[in-house]
Amino acid sequence: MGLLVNGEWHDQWYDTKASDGAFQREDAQLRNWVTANGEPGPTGKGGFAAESGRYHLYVSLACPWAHRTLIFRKLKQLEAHIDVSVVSPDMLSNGWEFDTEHEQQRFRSSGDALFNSDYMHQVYTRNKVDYSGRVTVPVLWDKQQNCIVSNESSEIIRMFNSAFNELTGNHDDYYPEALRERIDAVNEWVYHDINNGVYKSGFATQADKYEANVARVFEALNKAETILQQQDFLVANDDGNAVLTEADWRLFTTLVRFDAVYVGHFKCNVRRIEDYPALSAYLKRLYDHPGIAETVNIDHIKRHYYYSHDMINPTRIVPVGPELSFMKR
Ligand SMILES: N[C@@H](CCC(=O)N[C@@H](CS)C(=O)NCC(=O)O)C(=O)O
Repeated sequence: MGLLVNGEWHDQWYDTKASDGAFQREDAQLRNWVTANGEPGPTGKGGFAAESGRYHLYVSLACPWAHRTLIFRKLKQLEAHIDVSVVSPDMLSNGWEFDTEHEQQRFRSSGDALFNSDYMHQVYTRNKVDYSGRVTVPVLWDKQQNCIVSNESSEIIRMFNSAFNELTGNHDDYYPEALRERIDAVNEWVYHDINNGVYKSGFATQADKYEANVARVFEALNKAETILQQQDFLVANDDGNAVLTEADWRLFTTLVRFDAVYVGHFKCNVRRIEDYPALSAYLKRLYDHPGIAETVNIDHIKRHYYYSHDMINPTRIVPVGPELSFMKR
């Protein structure tokens, strides 16, 4: 684990000293948008038109943020148009790596299909030789201009949601105009208290920060449980009918990892998702949505967290369980 400083890799863990033991996530720096015709998006520069075969997606199957982008690639039938490289689940002293020869086949990376890099940080310096910052996934790469379009998952899923519609003929909309305010409002607490809340709990290095964040995680899960007792999805339209939106997929990638990883490794152990009837049924419903189960790789998920974060789990022993009922047919 580390970061780039002026294009040089430095192996160092998150600095929580300056913030009294609290984990603070850095904002993503590369924020251009693919749009239908190449006009600029809400941030960054233009020139990234939606074209088949032009863009490449770098992901980790372990990472909840990258997982969102894989889900949208699947839902929006983009697989034939955007190819993917998968990093290794182990993120060690060189950060994300492409180990295609791991002794256990299930833990092998696909390799970097574009540049045959050894490490993800080489993809970042290919985009900018003197890049400074963390080397995160997902990354959307433009093969035509040879640069990174974006390393922000919440924006990549919005591009996938609409920019390629003419190409795919798929007009399903997970961020419909009429529901945007409601979706944004749900995203706000789900992001801070659940998606990032589990990280703020698990990466805290002082007990008070850990305890405060865990309390927020469970308040937010209780809130989601209450909503899902009344309706099938988080957001409802004016007629009171629940609609499957981006907000659900953003919660899903944390729920899928929760009992396997966050309960133990990040000590978010007040309750399991299994203990929440409505959240469990919801998790199962989303997991069973066509195409979604294939985007979930529990081996990479467990291996990544328990093996890579050796200051939390120095023995690197990966737990055998738990049995996950949402995965049972
Ligand atoms: N804001 C980014 C966050 C992505 C992110 O933090 N990914 C994690 C993997 S789960 C990562 O690559 N971490 C490496 C690091 O922080 O050095 C997004 O949502 O795309």
